[in-house]
Amino acid sequence: MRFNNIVVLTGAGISAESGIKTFRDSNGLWENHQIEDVATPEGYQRNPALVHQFYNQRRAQLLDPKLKPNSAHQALAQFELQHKSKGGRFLLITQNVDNLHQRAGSESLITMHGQLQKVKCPVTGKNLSWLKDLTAADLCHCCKNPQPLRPDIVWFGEMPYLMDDCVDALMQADLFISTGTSGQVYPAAGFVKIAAESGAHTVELNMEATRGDFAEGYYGPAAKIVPAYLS
Ligand code: BJW
Repeated sequence: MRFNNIVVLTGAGISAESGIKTFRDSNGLWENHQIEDVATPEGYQRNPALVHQFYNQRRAQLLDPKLKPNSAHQALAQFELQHKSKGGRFLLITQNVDNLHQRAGSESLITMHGQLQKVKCPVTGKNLSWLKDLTAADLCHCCKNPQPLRPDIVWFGEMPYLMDDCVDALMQADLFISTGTSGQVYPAAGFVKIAAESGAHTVELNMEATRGDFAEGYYGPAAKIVPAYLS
C-alpha cells in the first residue's frame, strides 16, 4: 500500500453479509419503524418501552452464536495489524453499533454512534457494559439522583462521539476509504470532503455509488470488495 496514514469509515453495509440489517435499504430497519420514534431523544421521552424493545431485539441479535464478523471486517483488522507493523498509521471509524469490528480484532477504532452492548447514565454520560434486555426500571446509581439508564446510542440531534479525534485523523490522512454507508447522515457524510480538502485520496467501496464525491469507487458486496481492495 503506497499510503501511510489511512482512515476508514464504515456503515451498516459492511455488516449486511453477517446478517445484520442496514437502515435504508429495502427491508432495512427503517422500513418498519419511524426514525423519529426510535432514534431521537424525543421519541425516547414519548415512549421509552418502544425504544427499549427496538434496541433489546438488536442487542439480543449480537448474542446469537451464528452471528460472526465477515471477511470485510476481518480484512480491515488484518490490514490494520500489517500496516501498523510497517510503521503506518490507521484509524477505523464506524457508525455501526454492532460489535463486529471489535470481534474481528480491530484495535484503533472509534464507535462514533455508540454501542448496542453499552448503556449510559442520562445525567453524567458514564457508560457501562450491558448484555441483557434494558427496561425503564433499570436505574443508574452513579450519581445522587438515580435515573433510568438509556441505550448508549447516538440519536438524531445528539453529538456523535470523539468528533475532534475523527476530524484530526481525517485532516492528516493520505487515504480515506468509505465503505458500507449511504452517506446520508452527518457528520459522517461530510468526512469525505474534510479528507479530500486536506489532500487525501478518497475511495468508496460500497454496494452502489452514493452522492459522495470520491476520487475512486468500487462497487459490490463488502465481503468481496473490501478484502480485494486491501490485498
Ligand atoms: C452494502 C451492502 C453490502 C448494503 N456490501 N455495501 C439537515 C442537513 C444536514 C444535517 C442535518 C439536517 N438535519 C439534521 C441533520 C443532522 C443529522 C442528520 O444527518 N440528519 C440527516 C437525516 C440529514 N445528524 C445528526 O443529528 C447527528 N448529530 C449531529 O449532527 O450532531 C451535531 C449537532 C448536535 C446537536 C445540535 C447541533 C448539531 C447524529 C446522527 C446519529 C445517527 N444515528 C443513527 C441511528 C442510531 C440508532 C440505531 O442504531 O438505531 O445511526 S441513524 C442510522 O444512520 C445509524 C447509522 O449509523 C447511520 C448511517 O447509516 P448507514 O450506516 O450509512 O446505513 P444505510 O442503511 O443508510 O446505508 C447502507 C449502505 O450500505 C447503502 O449505501 C447500501 O447500498 C450499502 N450496502 N449492503 C456493501 N453487502
